[in-house]
Amino acid sequence: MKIDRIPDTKQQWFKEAKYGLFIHWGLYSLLAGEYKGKKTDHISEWIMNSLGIPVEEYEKLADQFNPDHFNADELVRRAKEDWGMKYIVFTSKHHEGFAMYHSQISTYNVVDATPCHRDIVKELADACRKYGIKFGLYYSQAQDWHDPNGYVSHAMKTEDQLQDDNTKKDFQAYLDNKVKPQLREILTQYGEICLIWFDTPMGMTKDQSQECIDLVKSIQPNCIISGRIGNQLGDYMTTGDNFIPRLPYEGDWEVPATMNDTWGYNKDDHNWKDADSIIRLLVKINSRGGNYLLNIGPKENGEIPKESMEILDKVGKYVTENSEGIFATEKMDVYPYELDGVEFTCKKKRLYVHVFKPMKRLEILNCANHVSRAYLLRDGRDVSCVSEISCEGDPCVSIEFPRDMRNQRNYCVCLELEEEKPVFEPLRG
Ligand code: FHN
Repeated sequence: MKIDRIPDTKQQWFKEAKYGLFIHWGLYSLLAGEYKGKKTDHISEWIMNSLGIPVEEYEKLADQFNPDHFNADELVRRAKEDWGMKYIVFTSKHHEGFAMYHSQISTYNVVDATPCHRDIVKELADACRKYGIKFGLYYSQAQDWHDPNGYVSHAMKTEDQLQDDNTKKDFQAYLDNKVKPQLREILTQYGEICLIWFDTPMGMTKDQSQECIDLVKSIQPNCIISGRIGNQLGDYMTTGDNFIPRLPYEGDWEVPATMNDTWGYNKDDHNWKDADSIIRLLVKINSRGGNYLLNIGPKENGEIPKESMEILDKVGKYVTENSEGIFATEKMDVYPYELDGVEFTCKKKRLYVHVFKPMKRLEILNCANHVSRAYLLRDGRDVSCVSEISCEGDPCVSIEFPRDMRNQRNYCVCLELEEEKPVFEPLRG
C-alpha cells in the first residue's frame, strides 16, 4: 500500500520522548495464560478468544479482581524517576471488552463489576499528574469480544469464517453505542490524555476511523492518535509488534514491544530478553528516529513481575546515566553501518557513540566530521578522539577508549562536532 503522507504528531513531547511504558492489565491477568487446566499458546490477553471462553463464563472473572498489591503511585514514580520513561500508555479497554475505569456506558467495568471498586485509570492518571509524566490510554476500538457487535478475530479460524462472523454484526451500532461514548468518558474524566492507542482496526472503513479521530480531537485537540486507528489516518506510524523498520522512516513512529512473548501476564512465559538487548533495541530505535514503548503485564493482584522490574532497573540505569544521548535526539540521516556493539544517536552538533561491548578503539569510517571534544556522558571525562584520513584515504573519526573502560560495556561517548550535524561520506575506494 502506498503511503501518501508523512505522519506527524505535531507534538514536540512525542518527538522527544523516545521511551515509554506500556501496561497491559485486565481480567485476562487473572488467568495468567491458563483456563480450566488448558494453557494458551497465544499471547495471554487473547485467552478468551483463543480458548473460546464463552462471554457468560469470562464475565465472572470480574468477581475475583481485587488487586491489593497494585500501587499506581509507586509504579509511576519508578517509571519516571528510576526507569527514565517519558510517557505511560495503559489499557483502558482491551479486546476482552472490560473497562479498567468507571464507565457509565456499561457496568462491565472495574468499579461496578469487581469487589475492589477501584478506578485504575484514575489512580494512574492522578499519579502521572503528580510525577509529571505524560499519560495515554489504549482503547480497542474494533475488537470487542464482549459486545455482540464488536469485531472478533479468530486467529485459529479461516478467513472465510472470520468474514462470516463479523459481517453479521452491526459494527456501526457498536461504534456509536459503546466506542464513541466510552472515548468521550476517558477523554473527559481524567484530565489531559496525551494519546489514544487504538489497535487492530480490522474491517473499519476510512469514515469509521475518521469518526473516532474527529471525536477525540473535538474533546482534546492535542491528543495523539496511534497508527492502529487504521486506514493510514494515525498521527504517527505504529510498527508491527516488536518490529524495527528496515528502511529509513521520515515521520513520527513508535515500536510497541514486549520483554517476553506476551503482553498480558502469563505465568508460564519465561522467555525474557536480557537488559543488554533491550538497551540496544532502545538506542537502535532512537537512532532511526523512533520511540520505544516497552510493555509490562501486571499480575492479577497488581504486582509487577519481578523479571520485568529487574530488566527495567538495569535499562533505567543506562537511560538515566546517558539521557542526553537518548531524549530529544534526532533521526540519523544515515545508519552508518551495522557495527558490532555500537549504535549512534545525534542532536544538533553532537554525535553520541553508544558502546555495548568491550572495546579498545573504534574507527568510525565514513565519518567526515571534525571533533572538537569527546567525553563520557556518564562522568564528563575526556576521551581521546581524532578526525583523520584513514591509510586507505577515507575520512574517519578514531576513538581510543580510556583504559579503565576497555573491559566495560553500556556507556556512551559524546563527540562535539565542528559541523552542524554528523557528516558521513561514501568511501572513495
Ligand atoms: O492484539 C493486540 C495485542 O493483544 C497487544 O495489545 C498488541 C500491542 O501492540 N496489539 C495487538 C496485536 O498487534
